[in-house]
Amino acid sequence: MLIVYNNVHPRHHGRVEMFRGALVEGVEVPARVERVRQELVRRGMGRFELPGEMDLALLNKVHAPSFVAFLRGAWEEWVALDPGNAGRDALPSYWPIRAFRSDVVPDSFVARLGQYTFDAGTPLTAGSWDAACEGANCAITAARRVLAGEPAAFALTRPPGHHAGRDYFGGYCFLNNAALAAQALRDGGAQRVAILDVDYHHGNGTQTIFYDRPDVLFVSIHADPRTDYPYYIGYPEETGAGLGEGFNVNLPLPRGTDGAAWCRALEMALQRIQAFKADALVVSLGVDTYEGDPISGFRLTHDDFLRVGSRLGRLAMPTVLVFEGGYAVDDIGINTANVLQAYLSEG
Ligand code: OKS
Ligand code: ZN
Repeated sequence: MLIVYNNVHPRHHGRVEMFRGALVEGVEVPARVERVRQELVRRGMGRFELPGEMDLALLNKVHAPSFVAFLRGAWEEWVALDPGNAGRDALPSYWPIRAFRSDVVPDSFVARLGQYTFDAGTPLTAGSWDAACEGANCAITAARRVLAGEPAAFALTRPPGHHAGRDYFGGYCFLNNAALAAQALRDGGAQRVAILDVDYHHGNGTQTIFYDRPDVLFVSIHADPRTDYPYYIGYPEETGAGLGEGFNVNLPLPRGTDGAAWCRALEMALQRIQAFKADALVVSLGVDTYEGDPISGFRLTHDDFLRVGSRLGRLAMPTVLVFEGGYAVDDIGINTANVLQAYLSEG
């Protein structure tokens, strides 16, 4: 399979994240992507390519230009607050919730930091912009290669993307790689694009970016937000708005869900995608549904990932796969490569 690889991903390496009142070591580490790369090389199943020139116009179409500008300059502003900050990740402490003003843009950097994110678990570091921007570029390049006739392509990148909205980051995500791939497919001539999000967590960013649009169907299988991150969004009654009504599908499942029950939800998701008659598919491929994942609660096995891959391969749709979550580093290569290998074996 064509793998569009982000070779600058290690520039983003958070030192700490806020967890239950403590600053703890993060789980979204560079080894995640390196383990996947190693396993694909070991199996001899990846053609690795680097992305081309970044399309900033597309970035500024999917994301708010003010947000993009903020992210690009955030590290410099953070260090300008205090030279000592160069040795510390930027984490927010203030958020403008509900009754607060949403129409003001304070001068204070920490105030703006809180406007552009929704948690204190997503450290912004010196190289976060470089890594996220090149990752976005990988997803866009993968989409363009598929438009040019490649049957499928995998954007192998971190930080992940599906929690990032039009004007906010969070959940370890800065730029929404899957949304950028979907928009690139649309702009390249695909009339209808479906996004299938199989990460353990709800892809709130992707959902909100396309919420009022009928041309991009978003379908997500994820842990019930009543018990799991991102908690405040991802419920089944969120079905889209305006012209987009009916083009958003959330399929939450309880903690403890095993491969058999998960695959039944996948069948429902695929039924909806096939009824939509999508010209192309984007898969937000998180493997944190794995039974050994340290921060998640589903029970998919190595073999279940083979099943998932072959089921997706049988769709025989032009497909862009984008890497999202998965934190069981010792198994992340096996699980991801299992999906891709089984996908290819159906081709
Ligand atoms: C607190 C937990 C935050 C969960 C972030 C989820 C990241 C992810 N440390 N999204 O798909 O995998
Ligand atoms: Zn996840």
